[in-house]
Amino acid sequence: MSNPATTDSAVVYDNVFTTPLDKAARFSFDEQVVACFPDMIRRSVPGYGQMLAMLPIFAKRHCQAGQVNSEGKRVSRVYDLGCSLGGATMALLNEKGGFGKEELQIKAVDISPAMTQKAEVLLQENYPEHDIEVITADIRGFELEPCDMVILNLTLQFLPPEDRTQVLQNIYNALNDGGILVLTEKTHTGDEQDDAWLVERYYDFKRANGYSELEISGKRNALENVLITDTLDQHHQRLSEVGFNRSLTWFQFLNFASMIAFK
Ligand code: GEK
Repeated sequence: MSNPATTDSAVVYDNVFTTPLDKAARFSFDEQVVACFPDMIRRSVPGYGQMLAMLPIFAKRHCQAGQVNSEGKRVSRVYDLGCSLGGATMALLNEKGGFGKEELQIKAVDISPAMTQKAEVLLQENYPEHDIEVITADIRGFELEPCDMVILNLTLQFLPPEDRTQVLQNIYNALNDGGILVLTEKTHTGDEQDDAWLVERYYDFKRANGYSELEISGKRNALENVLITDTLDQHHQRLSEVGFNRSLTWFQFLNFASMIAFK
């Protein structure tokens, strides 16, 4: 089954930046973005589909049914933090993972009510019998229950840098021994020449996916000071600081990378 959060059957084309915007307009996850989000993320994030496709495979290896649900059954609790429309949650439930209906308890959290309202509808339509809770909350200061897996897919990058360590600390503390964090981010290398090349090829990628110069520059301006990237070294260093004794980069596509950290 295709992922309804990432492949809209009636595709709503992303035309958020087709008209010149006020230079000061900041990017926000509002109704306009929600409406075209599956198209936007697919055409804007290199490797998005491949990264999601590995989530059930990782979950199958590392989720150890560390919790007991309200019916007394052992389940693996998974958090999808910054879930948007639930793309990662739905990827976990696809056939690659081979999880039974009652094996996972998923808590999908996002700060944008427009996102969580639509995620709730999509998840209810597609997975009515699964144990999935959609929560509208800021992941900073959000209390996590003990869990086996946490997914932070393209979300940490939207938090102010000074808040990132505390969020990761809370995740580390909540994970059961043997649990994993999958952290996917837009990154930079810190080398001026390499970064210039990566960013230019990223814009080529967007052009190849149908975005115009106006759309590319409009989004770049709107994301300034909203999406702040770190280097892979900074990420691994932070993961180590909060207690993860092992983390590695398992996927990289231009300036996007996904890491896995093991507790
Ligand atoms: C996917 N993971 O499809 N607390 C909670 N949510 C937040 C916060 C916060 N403080 N700040 C931003 N968000 C998804 C894609 S999108 C990535 C994630 C992108 C949310 C925000 O509302 C948005 O839904 C999400 O983080 C980032 O696998 O659009 O590039």
